[in-house]
Amino acid sequence: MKKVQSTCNYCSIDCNLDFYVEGNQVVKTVPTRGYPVNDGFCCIKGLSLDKQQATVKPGRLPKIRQEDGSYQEVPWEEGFRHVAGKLKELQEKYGAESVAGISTGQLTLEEFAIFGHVMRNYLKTNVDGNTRLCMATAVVAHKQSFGFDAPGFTLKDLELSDTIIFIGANPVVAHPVLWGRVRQNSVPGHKVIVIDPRRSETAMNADYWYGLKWRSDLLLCYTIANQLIEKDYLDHNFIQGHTEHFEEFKEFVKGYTLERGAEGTGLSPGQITELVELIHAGKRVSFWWTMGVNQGYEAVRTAQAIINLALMTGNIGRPGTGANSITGQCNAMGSRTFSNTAAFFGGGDFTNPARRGRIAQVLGVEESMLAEKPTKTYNQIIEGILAGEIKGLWILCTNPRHSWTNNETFAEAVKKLELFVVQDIYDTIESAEGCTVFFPVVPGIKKEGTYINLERRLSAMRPVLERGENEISDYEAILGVGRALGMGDALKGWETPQGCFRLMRECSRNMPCDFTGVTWEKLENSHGVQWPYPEGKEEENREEQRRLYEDGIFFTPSKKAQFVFEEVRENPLPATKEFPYILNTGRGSVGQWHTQSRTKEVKFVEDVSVKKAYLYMNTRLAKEQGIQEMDQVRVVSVNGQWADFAVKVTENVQYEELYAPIHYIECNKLTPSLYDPYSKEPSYKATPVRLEKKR
Ligand SMILES: Nc1nc2c(c(=O)[nH]1)N[C@H]1C(S)=C(S)[C@@H](COP(=O)(O)OP(=O)(O)OC[C@H]3O[C@@H](n4cnc5c(=O)[nH]c(N)nc54)[C@H](O)[C@@H]3O)O[C@H]1N2
Ligand SMILES: Nc1nc2c(c(=O)[nH]1)N[C@H]1C(S)=C(S)[C@@H](COP(=O)(O)OP(=O)(O)OC[C@H]3O[C@@H](n4cnc5c(=O)[nH]c(N)nc54)[C@H](O)[C@@H]3O)O[C@H]1N2
Ligand code: SF4
Ligand SMILES: [Mo]
Repeated sequence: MKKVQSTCNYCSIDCNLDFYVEGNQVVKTVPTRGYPVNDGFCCIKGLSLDKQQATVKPGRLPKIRQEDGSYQEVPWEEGFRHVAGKLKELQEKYGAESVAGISTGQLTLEEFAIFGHVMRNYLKTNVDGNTRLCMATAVVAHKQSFGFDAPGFTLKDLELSDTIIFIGANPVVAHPVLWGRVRQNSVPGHKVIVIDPRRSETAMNADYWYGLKWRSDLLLCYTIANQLIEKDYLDHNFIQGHTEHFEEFKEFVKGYTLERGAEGTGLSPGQITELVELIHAGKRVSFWWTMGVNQGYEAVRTAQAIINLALMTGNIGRPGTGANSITGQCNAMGSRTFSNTAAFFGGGDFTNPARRGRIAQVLGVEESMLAEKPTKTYNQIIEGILAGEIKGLWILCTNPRHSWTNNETFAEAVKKLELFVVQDIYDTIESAEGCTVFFPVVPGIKKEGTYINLERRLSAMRPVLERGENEISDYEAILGVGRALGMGDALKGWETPQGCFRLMRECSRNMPCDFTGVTWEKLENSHGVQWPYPEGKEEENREEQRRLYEDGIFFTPSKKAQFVFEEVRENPLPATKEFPYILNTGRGSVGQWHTQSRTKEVKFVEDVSVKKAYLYMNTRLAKEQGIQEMDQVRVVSVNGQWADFAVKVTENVQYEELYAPIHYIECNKLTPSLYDPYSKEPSYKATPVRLEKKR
């Protein structure tokens, strides 16, 4: 029996697992002991990886849609030629930017890197990722406040913190292993605090729950900041030595009085004061935020308002502290820095001459081949298709027909495409409907590559099972199209994932994410390595759980962190008489993953999952509406669409609030086309709706 250590490719924790293999079948899966992230633990999704991936049919060939709508299988080489030919044809006919890609945070670093090279450099076009739906807000917030997209924490901080504050994060469901780390916290008297309009599973397990009004976090943070200043609960040395613009911030928050904060958040003045005192009493306060913050119309400023609280109280860079953004997908951190979409490989602006020169040198191409500007954003790509400007789309490892906000717009858009390539492990996903080409690729269990987790840790994915005839990986599919495009020498060094890893490592040199001290071989069967890990400084970075900013030095030109702030905006989509309720959305259960293409394949997850779309409704509202448990209601959204849901009656949502898990396509039928102005991340979590009972 052979043992292969590899990485779970669901969530951003990147648990490592030992797969025991006999006769090319997994006979046992055990969470890797001693791995610093999950040390012998994992969740049901990781444990059932082999079962899910066993449902991916082996040995399939690409399919091309024929004039009569039927699909014909073709050999891989022909598939590559077809896609390459079409991409070129469209570009010649309609211009370079008439084709686009939608990438992902769930592939290996090498896979989205080569996609970024082919599409963004060689074809000079746009590729955005599903990370736009998820982490774009944190990226912008980090860049502006810290100077680089560099979350500073290590998971160990959860065990060392005496005051753990979750804002718009539900780790009990979404990051169970992270929640496990909270439970391992043995600091006497430590407190867990949850800020969430909903009494989430995490709120139920916390010491304090602040059930504020949806979308009022920014107001709450400014009110808290003002209180901290008024009471002089500040770390003056830290502010003075390591930050900029505090004086302006201090003036700015004066308008955020306790009364105003209480009125807008729906919390009582006493609750806000209690929170202020809790922050002040903590010696090691850590703030953790996820999608309840990132997915809003003033999300970037909200994330930065959380960062401001950490900065002004000196809760950053020390054990158990930080303003910490929790990442979602297994390799979202990798895609943020190595997908060549919003910034160069390894970071840096596309217009920075020094960076251009360096990247061109590493990749061995002319500078003129490199992408010249950040990509069009996801919403601009969809709008471009709808406007008839984009005629070709290649999506991989994401299911936007289901997950995109206001998802009927995606269905509408793809009807206009002349080329629509879908690359996935399942051809049954909603997004594959109507594609002109389907590329069936092997699942993670048959691939190799690198992942970066939420605390910047690189880990190795290594093939657990051998591949059979015609089975190719995402990497090879993209490389195949690149070759068919005639990229020639521009693909030198890119022949294998390992080669790509070396190129990316070199691109990271002297950047904040420098991992030049990591080798492909050393990563295998390892404990993973957090960046930064520069060559020549391995000894200095020997610790397995490292945090950034311990020296109080940030990545901005002045080396100081920035207080960034802006007045609270009026909600562009408030509840109205016509749409009096607010649809909140998010994860439903530990076993279900996003659009469920994968987890519905696992019998023991499927057996306990609700089969049809449902939502949670407050007991009082249900009573008023004459609605009983599991009755069907029709929900009509401000976006003009409606959908039917079964009702689960609960005390855990507010009276005006409905909560729908995202694992059903109905959910995003109702969400609006509304984005944060800076990150362009969709505002998924607060849609005005009305109810109609179905008879
Ligand atoms: N089982 C499972 N785990 C997952 C995933 C999955 O699909 N299934 N997906 C992974 C991914 S990609 C991601 S990004 C993460 C997401 O992880 P989380 O962000 O933790 O999960 P969500 O359920 O999207 O949202 C978290 C909370 O935000 C709250 N919220 C909504 N509006 C507001 C608001 O205005 N203010 C505040 N403070 N809170 C609000 C919601 O009520 C919800 O409880 O989970 C990852 N883990
Ligand atoms: N209303 C609402 N909507 C949301 C959210 C929300 O909180 N509320 N959250 C948003 C967030 S945070 C996220 S991250 C997105 C997620 O949205 P998606 O990325 O669309 O969701 P997934 O179901 O993870 O899609 C991954 C796809 O990749 C396929 N796949 C798996 N492994 C491989 C592989 O190795 N290769 C290839 N090529 N394909 C593979 C799967 O079959 C699946 O079709 O949803 C967003 N949508
Ligand atoms: S916690 Fe995340 S990485 Fe760990 S097994 Fe579960 S889904 Fe996989
Ligand atoms: Mo996500």
